[in-house]
Amino acid sequence: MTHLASGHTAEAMQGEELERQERDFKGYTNGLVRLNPGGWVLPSAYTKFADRLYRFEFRESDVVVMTWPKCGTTWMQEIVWTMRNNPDLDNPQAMVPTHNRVPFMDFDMLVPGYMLELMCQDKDLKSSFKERCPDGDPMDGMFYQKAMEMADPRTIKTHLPFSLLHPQLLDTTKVVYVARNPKDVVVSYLHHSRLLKCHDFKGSLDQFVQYFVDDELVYGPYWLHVKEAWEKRDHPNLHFVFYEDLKSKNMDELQKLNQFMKTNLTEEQLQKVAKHTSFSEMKAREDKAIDPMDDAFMNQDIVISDGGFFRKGLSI
Ligand code: PPS
Repeated sequence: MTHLASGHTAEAMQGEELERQERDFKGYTNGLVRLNPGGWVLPSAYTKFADRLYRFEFRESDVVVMTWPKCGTTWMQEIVWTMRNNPDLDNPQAMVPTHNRVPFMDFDMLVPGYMLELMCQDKDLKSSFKERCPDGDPMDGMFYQKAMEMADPRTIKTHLPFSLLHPQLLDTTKVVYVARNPKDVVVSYLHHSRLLKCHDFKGSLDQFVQYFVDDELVYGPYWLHVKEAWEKRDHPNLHFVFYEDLKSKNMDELQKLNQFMKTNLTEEQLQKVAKHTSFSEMKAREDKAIDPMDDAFMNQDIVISDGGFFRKGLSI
């Protein structure tokens, strides 16, 4: 058992439970841990980064996009980054993939060793890492280090809950939390878990739903994650958004973000942001971007049968 700076203990999943996870998720080759209190399920590699993630120094100028997986993270990352860095849609940086502009600070733990080695060899990832972290060792957390070394103003993505991040996070930094109807989340996470080789889920929809309701999916439990944020919803540095509202009242939600982030964008600029971050435009940009790492990361048979990352973008 490992004791973490957050006050949690991390215990390796074992026996029948681990065998079942490894049978259904072929990507979980390095095991999983369960944290208490809370029962958080995370890859074993989390323990390597846990204390550094907990002590991560957030800045006043940061905006953190915090979500449970598949709640609209990428959409919100693009909205926040565009509002702050590209409101007139003339910033050439916008062509850089989202993960290079808005680092996913806890991603490293999800990457199996062989994939990290491939990432270290990838020309674009390697050069963007070396540019930001000239003295950094990519094997020691490429994304975590990139998040640390990003130039201001940083927009940072995390799927970690409040209880695993710095307790003073909201005292210094603005957080945008996005929640989504769990029925849509489960379907989207199922697709994601079949698509991405780091999960490589081989089971059925029913089995996946069972994992969700039993709080056994990576980053689970879902409800505790949402509850920790919901309890803080009146904090002036927390902005709580529902995916469904962002979809049905997009301009209203962009106005609220404009006030929250004090970006002072005009109605015309917000209209541009709305169009640029619409599902159809984001999907079209993904379709055009040829990422040589896709084969290493994604099961191409799932891309063909069920689609890529931008699946449907709908609410039930
Ligand atoms: S991740 O991997 O956890 O970061 O995934 P996340 O970005 O949170 O969620 C992916 C789902 O969000 C949909 N999506 C969008 N919906 C509406 N508008 C825009 N612009 C948009 N961009 C992404 C994406 O399609 C996934 O949902 P599903 O239901 O699977 O289509």
